[in-house]
Amino acid sequence: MKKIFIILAGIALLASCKTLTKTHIVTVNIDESKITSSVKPESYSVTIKNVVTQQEKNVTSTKATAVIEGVYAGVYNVSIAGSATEDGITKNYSGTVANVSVLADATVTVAAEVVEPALVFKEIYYTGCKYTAPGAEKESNYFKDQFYEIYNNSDNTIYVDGLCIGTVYNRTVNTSGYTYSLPEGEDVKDYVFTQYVWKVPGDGTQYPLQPGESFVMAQQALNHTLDGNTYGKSLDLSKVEFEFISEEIIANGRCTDNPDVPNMLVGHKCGTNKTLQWLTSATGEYYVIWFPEKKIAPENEITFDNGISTFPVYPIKKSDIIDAVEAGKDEASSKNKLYFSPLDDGYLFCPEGNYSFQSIARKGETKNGRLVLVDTNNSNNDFEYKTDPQLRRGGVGAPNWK
Ligand SMILES: [Ca+2]
Ligand SMILES: [Ca+2]
Repeated sequence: MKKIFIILAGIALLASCKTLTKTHIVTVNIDESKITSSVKPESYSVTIKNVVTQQEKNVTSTKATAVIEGVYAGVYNVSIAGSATEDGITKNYSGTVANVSVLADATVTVAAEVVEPALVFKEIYYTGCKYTAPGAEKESNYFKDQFYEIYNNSDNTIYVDGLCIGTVYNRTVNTSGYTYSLPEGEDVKDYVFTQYVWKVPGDGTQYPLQPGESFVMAQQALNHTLDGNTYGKSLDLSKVEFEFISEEIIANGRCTDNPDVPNMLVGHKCGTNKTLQWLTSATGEYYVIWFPEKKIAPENEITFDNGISTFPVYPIKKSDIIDAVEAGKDEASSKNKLYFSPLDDGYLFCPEGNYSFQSIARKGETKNGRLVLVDTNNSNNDFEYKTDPQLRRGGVGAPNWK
């Protein structure tokens, strides 16, 4: 009798071993209903990770379906990641379903969600400086050295191709009593307005910004530390990533096109005044970066009427804005603050004012080996002014685009 029991127990053990070593097929269906653009990812990277052993398998989906073979019984997290490019802008998508129990062949549905691109203004140098040109008796104001640094504050690669930058047109602020020729059904409260849209060039896959890297756009990518009639004595910007140079700016001859630094593209320009350079106010402005949901096109320009005059303006949908920073002249001017939540609840200024060679820089701290910048959408909280404007403060990485 004892013998029979041992044999039966042995058979049971073998059977259970067989159950443990048997593998299953997990089919992953990706729900793309939250992707609003017409272009969807060609494929996704699909990962299944055992929550106990941390072992994982990774496959590439065919369109929105992936089949993962050889999965042992257990509890898994299933995640997906993909990207798609439309009109020169790449969007990332991801999704996760946690604690999926696999006891037999199984099917899991994971929803693809848009990954918001966590790009932030890292440092803005708008004040310009004082400069005495060789042979000149008096100091003059210098402002060709303005720059805007943008940082990837996330754990994902972000393609910055097609990223737009502009300043909010301050005449458009007090919306009550003003008229905006927005399309029927659009609410003026959902928009801010600019007169100049600059755009990062690229086809959507040319300018990947890795986590912890920044890129810099300068008014003019020159070495402004050199003596000369047109150079100041401030910063070497000759190796930044982009400069605000257009055909029109080259034609009027005031600025020098550095052939080694790619030029930003003019996404749109309102009005017919000649652009001598992209000079933003040396007492600060309201800066925004955004990926336009609707392609930048001349026909989207509208007219703003303040009861006295009309102005052409270009609408920027607030929901497209990734980061916004309001800087102004001084404490007293903060009463005229332009916009509040969710863009920027704060108001910042450089105490020495225009031509003081001061900048505003975002605060941050190093976590897990990477600088993480503060972004509470309140510039008073998130930024501090600096008396030594500099590129890539804190030793952050530069992209390898050249
Ligand atoms: Ca250039
Ligand atoms: Ca922000």
